[in-house]
Amino acid sequence: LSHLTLYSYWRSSSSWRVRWALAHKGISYSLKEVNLLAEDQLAPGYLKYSPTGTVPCLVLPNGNAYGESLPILEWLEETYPTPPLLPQDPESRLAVRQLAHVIISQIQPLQNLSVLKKLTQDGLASRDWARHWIQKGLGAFEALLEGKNCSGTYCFGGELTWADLCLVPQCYNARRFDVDLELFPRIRGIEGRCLKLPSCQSAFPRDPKIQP
Ligand SMILES: N[C@@H](CCC(=O)N[C@@H](CS)C(=O)NCC(=O)O)C(=O)O
Repeated sequence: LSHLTLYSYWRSSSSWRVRWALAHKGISYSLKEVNLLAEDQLAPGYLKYSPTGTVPCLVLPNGNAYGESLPILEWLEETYPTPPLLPQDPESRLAVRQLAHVIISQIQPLQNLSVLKKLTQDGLASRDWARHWIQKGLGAFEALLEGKNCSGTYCFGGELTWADLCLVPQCYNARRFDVDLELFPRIRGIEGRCLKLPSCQSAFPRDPKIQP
């Protein structure tokens, strides 16, 4: 395969999942920054790639563009299977997908920028709303880690998986909304170990306006 292009926003948790998967698998790609605060995601040129007006969006070497981080992670897994980000057996994969979906489906959509903007427009306390849903969702995530006793170095045993790729960016958002992560010792431990990984560090949010 030749070149991939990723449309991403530096502080977008969904984009971070994909940047991290690309880094873990050692795949080179071009990064295009979509500034969500400047509403670049709503520009007609970008909506042609991503009609939902969201990042991430991956453009394949054949020019076709696809959004939604989890299907993108699936495609990367199918196209570049090593090193893997999913365990081998079906039940273990089910457990990892469940963890990933708690974040992808039950937390992130409720604290997404456009949702919070609409709440604010309607006169509601959007930060309280976001904090509530993040804390509730991470509480369930912590209980899942504990109940199935599946957590180890990472969310599912000793290997990095999609569950970690979803969890760590969500922890970053949790802090932005003042969620107390001390409530979740398993999550905190996994986050700390993930943040030491070079692949995680290379995908970590960095404001492109600030030179390193
Ligand atoms: N389910 C989508 C969510 C994508 C999404 O909500 N992206 C956010 C950034 S993390 C976004 O582009 N928000 C733009 C907006 O709300 O206007 C995925 O997993 O890719």
